[in-house]
Amino acid sequence: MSENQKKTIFSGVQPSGKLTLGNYLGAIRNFPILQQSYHCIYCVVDMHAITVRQEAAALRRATLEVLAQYIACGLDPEKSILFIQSHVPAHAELAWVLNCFTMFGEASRMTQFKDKSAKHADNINVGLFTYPVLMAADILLYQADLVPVGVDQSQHIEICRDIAGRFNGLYPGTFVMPEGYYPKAGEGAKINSLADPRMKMSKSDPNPGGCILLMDKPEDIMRKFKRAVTDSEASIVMDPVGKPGVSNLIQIYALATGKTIAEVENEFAGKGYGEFKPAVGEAVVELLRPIRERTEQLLASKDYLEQVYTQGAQKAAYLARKTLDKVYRKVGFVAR
Ligand code: AQP
Repeated sequence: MSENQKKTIFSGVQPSGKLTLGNYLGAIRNFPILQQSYHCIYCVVDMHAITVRQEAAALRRATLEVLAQYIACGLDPEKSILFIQSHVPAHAELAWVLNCFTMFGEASRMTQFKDKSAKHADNINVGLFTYPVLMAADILLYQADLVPVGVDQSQHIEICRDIAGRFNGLYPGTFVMPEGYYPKAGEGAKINSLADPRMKMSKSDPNPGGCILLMDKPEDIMRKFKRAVTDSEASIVMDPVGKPGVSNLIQIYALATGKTIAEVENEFAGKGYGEFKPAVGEAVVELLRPIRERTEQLLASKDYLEQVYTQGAQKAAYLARKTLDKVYRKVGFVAR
């Protein structure tokens, strides 16, 4: 495929804490695969992260850690644009314009806003409310065709498409209409908490036992899997409604080993949870070991990371400016 036939991919991850196995299996794992056949732009979305209160030094550390983890998971800064959202002011600038094309009612319907407002009742800020508008700006600035995300983000992709459609209706040909690019069910679309398997595994989960972090030590991973909530039946079969805990573990094991769900069920037919849970733990330890070791090396090379995010921001800013200039012209702003 020639360079200009390639479609564009955009995605981002919030440095709102330590990345989880859910972030990896649901999204980041797919990023390097896509960089072969698409123009890929991957961002560390620090501006999104401050919709929930962050400690400044921790946010700075987490931002560099996510960047290092992108590279450790296989992203190549020579092939993909890797940058930090706050380094490209066009994100905030386009978000303002798009705020004026987003209806209060549609933003009010976002389940993430409702969930996060319930979790952070002392800080229901306007940024939390307009989070999907900033996300729409992130995507539309780069005229992205595809957005690889976990299914928890599907509602935000839909509102982005609604905003783009409304804007294009008034000013034809402004934005490429993006589509979500989701893992299939059972292939990482949604990884659940080990402590409460009906809930999504989230990096801001206050219960550390529910979450496997990419930087967890092997002994912590093993302990968390051994304590994972299952059921009293002791049968290792996929049944997401009746057996959410076991089904979550089957999915994780299948993804970590490259086996199908049926192969996993066969492998553990007649065996108990006492054998299954440590096997899942060991598979995840081996999956994450190279990522953790490479991340640690990269975090020790601050100059290299700085070079990656500086060059990434230059390339991203060039592309973003082209779209922003077009939008400013269309809405009637006088050119600078
Ligand atoms: N449990 C999950 N299963 C599958 N995919 C997931 N993602 C997150 N959790 C899971 C996907 O990871 C990408 C990055 O997510 P994000 O950091 O932008 O925001 P998020 O979805 O809000 O992730 P968290 O971990 O739940 O963060 P907090 O706790 O800060 O809200 C996205 O593509 C997401 O779909």
